[in-house]
Amino acid sequence: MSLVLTEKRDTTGIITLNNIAKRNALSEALISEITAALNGFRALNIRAVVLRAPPGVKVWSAGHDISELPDRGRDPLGFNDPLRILIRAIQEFPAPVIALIEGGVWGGGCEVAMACDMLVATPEATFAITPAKLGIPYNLGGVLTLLNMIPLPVAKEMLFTAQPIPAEQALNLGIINYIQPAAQIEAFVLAMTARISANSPLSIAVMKEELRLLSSAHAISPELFERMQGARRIVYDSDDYQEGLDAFRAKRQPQFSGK
Ligand code: YXS
Repeated sequence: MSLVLTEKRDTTGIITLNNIAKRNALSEALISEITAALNGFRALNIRAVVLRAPPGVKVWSAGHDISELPDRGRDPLGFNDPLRILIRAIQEFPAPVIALIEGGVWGGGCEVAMACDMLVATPEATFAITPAKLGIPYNLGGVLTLLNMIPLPVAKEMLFTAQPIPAEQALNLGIINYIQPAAQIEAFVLAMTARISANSPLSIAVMKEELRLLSSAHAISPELFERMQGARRIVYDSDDYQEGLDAFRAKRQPQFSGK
C-alpha cells in the first residue's frame, strides 16, 4: 500500500500523506515516498507543490516514527536521518511547497510543515514540538528551521512545554499564512498555486534558494559546533533519552530523572 498519494493538477503537484493508521508518522518508508514524489515532480513542469493529509484527518503527522529512533548511544537526528533528508528535500525543491494543514501536527511533523514555504491551516489545526516530552536533543539544523519561523519566546515555550498551540495563535505569530475552513481550504490553496504558477518559475526558484541560503547563513565556529554536539551527546546517551523511548513504546507517561 502506498504511504503517500500523488496527483498532478495542471502545474500543481499534490502529495497526500496517507498512513492514517500510524498517524502519518514520518517513517523512513513514508519519507522515501515523499522524496520520490518530489523528485518525480522535478521532472515534470510542476510550479508548486501541496503537501497535505487526507481531508478530515485528526492528525496531519505524528512526527518522527519513534519506533525507528535508535536506543541511547546514537544520535537520533544525524545529518543522514530520514527526517533531515526530507527537510532538505522540501527546502531545496525549486518551486514553492505549500503545507495544507488539517488536524494535529506533532514533533518533527512541525518542522516538516515549517520547512514548507507557506502554510494554510484549518481553524482546528494545532502545532506541538515535542522533543522534550521524549527526552530527545533536537539538532541544530532543526532548531534553526524553527527559529526562522517562530519568535524566540514562543519557540522556547513550544520546545520546553511540548504543548500544542492552536492555528489562530500560529496565524497571529506569522507561522502560518492563512486559516481556512476545511470545506474551502483545498480550493483556497489551489487558487494560491495557480497565482504562483502564472509567475516566472525561474525567478521564484532563485528567490526561494536565496531565502534558504540567507536564512541558514549562521557563522558557527568548529569549537561551538563541537560544544553543541558534545552537549547533545550527553542527552542521547542519558537514562532520560532511553526512558522517553521506553515510555512511548509501553504507552505510559515517562518519568525523567535528569540523569
Ligand atoms: O498502537 P498502534 O500500533 O496502533 O500505533 C499507534 C501509535 O503507536 C502510532 N503512532 C506512532 N508510531 C510511531 N511514531 C509516532 N510518532 C507515532 N504516533 C503515533 O500510531 C497508532 C495510533 O496512535 P494513537 O493510538 O496514539 O493515536 P491517537 O489518535 O490516540 O493519538 C494521536 C497522537 C499523535 C496524539 C499520538 O499518537 C501521539 O502523541 N503520538 C506521538 C506524537 C509525538 O510525540 N511525536 C514526536 C515524535 S519524535 C519527533 O518527531 C522528533 C524526533 S522530536 O521529538 O525531536 O520533535
